[in-house]
Amino acid sequence: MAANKIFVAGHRGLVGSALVRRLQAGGHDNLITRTRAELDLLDQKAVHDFMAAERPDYIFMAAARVGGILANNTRRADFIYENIAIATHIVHAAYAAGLRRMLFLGSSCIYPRDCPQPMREDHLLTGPLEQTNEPYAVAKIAGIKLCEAYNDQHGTAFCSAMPTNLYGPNDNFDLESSHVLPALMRKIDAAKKENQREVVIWGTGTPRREFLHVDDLADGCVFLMEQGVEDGIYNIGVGEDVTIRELAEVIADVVGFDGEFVFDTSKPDGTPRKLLDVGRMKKLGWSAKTSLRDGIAGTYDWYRENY
Ligand code: GFB
Repeated sequence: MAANKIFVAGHRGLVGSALVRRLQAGGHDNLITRTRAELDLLDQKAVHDFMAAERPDYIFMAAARVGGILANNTRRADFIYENIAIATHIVHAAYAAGLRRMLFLGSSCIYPRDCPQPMREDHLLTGPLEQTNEPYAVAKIAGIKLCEAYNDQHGTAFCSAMPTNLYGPNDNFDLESSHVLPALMRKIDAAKKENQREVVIWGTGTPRREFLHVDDLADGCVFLMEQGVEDGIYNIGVGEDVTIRELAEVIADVVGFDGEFVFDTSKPDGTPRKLLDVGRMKKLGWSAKTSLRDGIAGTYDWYRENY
């Protein structure tokens, strides 16, 4: 189902920028975007005025305060406050302006820490969350529940996508606040250039994570829009995971680094394993296409051109 006017909230971020690329490639050229300076999503009135004036036919809710394990764990108030505020402002403003369709972007950290693997959509709220990102996860769960509640009470068609750990162009490569993949890419690249023999990896290297190229995520999200999906939660992942050590080895291979890894166990591991069950998207006819190695190679090219 085509939508005419599409608002991509958070279009400068990793996910939002991939959505813009994918939508434009697919012939959706009536996109609405706003920088933070133009529209502060923490300002409720500004969001309501914007929705009432622009009246988009479809909203991709990809705006969020995001970060890796350390940022999540240390800026806990920012992560819960900003993400709840942005979600409530956008969902309520969309409803109040009489808009019907939205895809809310969540995260695989909404599932319980000790969830059975792979994690299905119906595992939501079946156990305690991982402590390092509980504030972010609670905010994202609130977003999902907002969508469900507005659908139930007001007949909106707000659905939610739960991506696994993402990477790709426009990622954050700051060593303090980034996710593991860009952090290791930067550290390993620097070690190679400076002829260092060692790269420090946080934690034990044993946690397992699933990594999805952000272009695959964007493709899955646009697929959900075009299918006319109107409610529910959809896991979007690749269905395979690797240990953090294995991830570092793939990156080292792409970069051409043959030194050693040392593990800083004063840093947290986070959740032991986070692998999505992607059966629901598969049933609809969608699956991810990019292999981890190809995705990392492409992202490394982007990194070298931009840093
Ligand atoms: O990607 P990451 O920060 O987030 O870390 P999570 C994944 C794993 O990589 C953890 C290890 O076990 C880290 O200890 N790691 C090793 C590193 N070296 C590094 C490094 O240099 N930097 C980073 N950042 N990690 C986040 C959540 O969890 O994932 C968010 O906090 C969100 O809420 C996001 O869900 C997708 O996978 O642990």
